[in-house]
Amino acid sequence: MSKTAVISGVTGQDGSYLAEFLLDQGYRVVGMVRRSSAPNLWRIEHLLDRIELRPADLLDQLSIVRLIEDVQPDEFYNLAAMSFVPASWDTPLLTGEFNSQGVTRVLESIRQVNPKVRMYQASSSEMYGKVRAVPQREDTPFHPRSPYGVSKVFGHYITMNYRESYGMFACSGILFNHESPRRGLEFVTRKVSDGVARIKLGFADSLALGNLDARRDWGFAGDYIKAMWLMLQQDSPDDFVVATGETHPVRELVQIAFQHADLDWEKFVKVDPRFLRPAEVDLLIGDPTKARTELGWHRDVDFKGLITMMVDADLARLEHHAVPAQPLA
Ligand code: NAP
Ligand code: F7E
Repeated sequence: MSKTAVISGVTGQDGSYLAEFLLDQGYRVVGMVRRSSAPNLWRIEHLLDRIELRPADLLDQLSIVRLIEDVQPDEFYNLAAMSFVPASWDTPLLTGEFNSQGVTRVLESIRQVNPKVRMYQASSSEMYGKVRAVPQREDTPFHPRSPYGVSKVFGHYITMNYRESYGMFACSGILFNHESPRRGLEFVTRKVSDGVARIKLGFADSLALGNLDARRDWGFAGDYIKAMWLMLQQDSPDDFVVATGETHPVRELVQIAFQHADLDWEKFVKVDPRFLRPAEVDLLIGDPTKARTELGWHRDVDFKGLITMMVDADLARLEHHAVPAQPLA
């Protein structure tokens, strides 16, 4: 009997890679999608004949209950969220509705319909914020620095609470930044790979960025979604850090990306205060020892391999355009 998985956030970066992976494992994959006036299916277009899409919204408990009743999943991967950190200062209440109470709605819907459904919650290294220890582990205290980080702390603890209160198989993956050619254009890795391609192809003559000194632990999304699945295949539920164990400044990411296209980054990159944040997360570096030893998880793509993959993908995408649409700021 093949298993059935629901993925909320299937139209996002991680949802698209996870859907591919679960299909390869023989799963029936059901994607939860919210209604919008224009469909956002570009990341899963190649999967549309193999996955089912069902309407539901993190803001609407009844829609989630109905989805679980209709689909009867074995696993529920809760990837849906407002995931762009700067936008969380613009819409702090809505961010909490999606990323905090949205998680409660998913957990409560599972509890009401079938508490045996295994649930994965997409927690984040942004919860560590102003870090209390280096590197960050599962037991490192949280100190979030944005409404997004705060909202994810709630999602993390409510997942743990439903596990402890009701014995549910609910796990949190504390994932550090993971990227890919499918990353949204507003995140720094993709903004840089897209910017390099535009400059190389003559569509742009500069790239405006914010804080070049911030350090992140960046991995490849295609590697990280395997850890989500592994967590739900264990004998008991638990929380895991998923990271590379390396940290790099934004400046190094920029250097590698421009160098890969034979460009001198210092001639093109401008620092624009519009992209600085009210409170920054200066340094993230995760310790993935627990995921490695207990899940047998490892990453295949290293930092340079990730950045060059993204630059190559944007060059290939844009070279067929006469004049590409402007990227988002
Ligand atoms: P993403 O590309 O921004 O995708 C977010 C997804 O959530 C989209 O499919 C979006 O649907 C959906 N969504 C947003 N609000 C919704 C709502 N009210 N109801 C239903 N669906 C909704 O994010 P990602 O990079 O794949 O990240 C996946 C998850 O991991 C997120 O929870 C994120 O916060 C978390 N996370 C990400 C990282 C990372 O580095 N990527 C690290 C740690 C944690 P639309 O297409 O309709 O907008
Ligand atoms: O910023 C700096 C910026 O927006 C990374 C989300 O997936 O990972 C992501 O959150 C760093 C920050 O990702 C620009 O100040 C410099 O220090 O790519 P980002 P993020 O904020 O780390 C975590 C784990 C998540 O959970 C989130 O959902 O890069 N930076 N200049 C810039 N960042 C952006 N976006 N744009 C710039 O121009």
